[in-house]
Amino acid sequence: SLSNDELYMYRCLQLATLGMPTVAPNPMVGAVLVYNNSIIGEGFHQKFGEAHAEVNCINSVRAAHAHLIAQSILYVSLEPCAHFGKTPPCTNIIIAHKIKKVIIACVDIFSEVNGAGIAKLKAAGIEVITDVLKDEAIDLNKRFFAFHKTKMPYVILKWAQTGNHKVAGLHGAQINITNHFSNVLVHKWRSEESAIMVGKNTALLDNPALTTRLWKGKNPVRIVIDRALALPAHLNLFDGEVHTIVYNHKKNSTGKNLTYCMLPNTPGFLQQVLSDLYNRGVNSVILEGGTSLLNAFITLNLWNEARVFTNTAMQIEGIDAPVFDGLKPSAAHTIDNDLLQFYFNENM
Ligand code: AOF
Ligand code: ZN
Repeated sequence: SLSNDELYMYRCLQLATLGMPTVAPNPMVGAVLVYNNSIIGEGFHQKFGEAHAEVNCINSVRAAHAHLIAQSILYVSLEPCAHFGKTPPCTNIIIAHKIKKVIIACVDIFSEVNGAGIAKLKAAGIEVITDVLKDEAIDLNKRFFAFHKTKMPYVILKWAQTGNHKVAGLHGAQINITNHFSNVLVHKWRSEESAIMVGKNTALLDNPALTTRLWKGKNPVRIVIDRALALPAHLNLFDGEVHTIVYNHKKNSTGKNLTYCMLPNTPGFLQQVLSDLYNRGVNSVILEGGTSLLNAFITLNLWNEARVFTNTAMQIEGIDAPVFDGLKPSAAHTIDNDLLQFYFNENM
């Protein structure tokens, strides 16, 4: 069974997820204030650049309860910040309200914080408890942690394969492999990431829009790797509906919703693409094909997670799916007749 601390921390994590569509590349953070085993305030980080969870939590306390704040425990899913960023440090607000005990899930690895928040609270005489639901909190913000640790976005590989491990027909002909429920889930996933990427062949052969039309949610930035600028302008990717970045070796330009970014033709090209995305504040990318680009990311060990659909009943001739050398899926689900497997890269 859960301890009280875990129960309140789960509430923080629950609140944190409400910020999912709008806080990136900031972390999702939730906070609750508990007086004598009753929640008197709740808050979460709602939007990039705006108030942090702790501030929204303290501000949510009713005027009639304001005098209880100093006797309450503050639970927060991430170490309170100690820096002047877009808002003043949360530690200052916690100290100013004379809160005496703060319970934290995990340390904020952002270089401006990274333990300084905890140190500041302790220096002010506040009792600080850490690591309550630490693993859950780190998992919730896996994109944020990978972004700061690797200085690259969190990379999710996604593909759909037939029972005999093909992703497309002969000569790359597009084939519908997954069922409608899987397709809806993929659109939900797209809405959860900052960017979505495909290679040149997929852009040409499938002419994907890469939008979230089957799900109510935001569209991720579209990214296409088109080294020699060979793609024709009539493709859906260039319809101007969603911001699109074209990584290439030929030109730089910035238009409305269409950016061309030139990077040198060197073996480190894909690393440079990810570094450039980091510099643009893109903290996650879902890579949806094709096989050669997926395999390149696998070979270079530039991925964090993979989500693989298999229509086990389907057998076709065609293009081989990417492969993981000996890696086992860590979870498997069925979505009607589709098998969905998750892989995690432990070496990132
Ligand atoms: C907190 N509580 O709710 C969040 C924190 O640009 P700023 O000023 O908004 O600062 C962003 C950084 O602050 C972000 O990188 C992360 O380290 C921390 N986010 N901290 O105490 C919050 N969202
Ligand atoms: Zn803060």
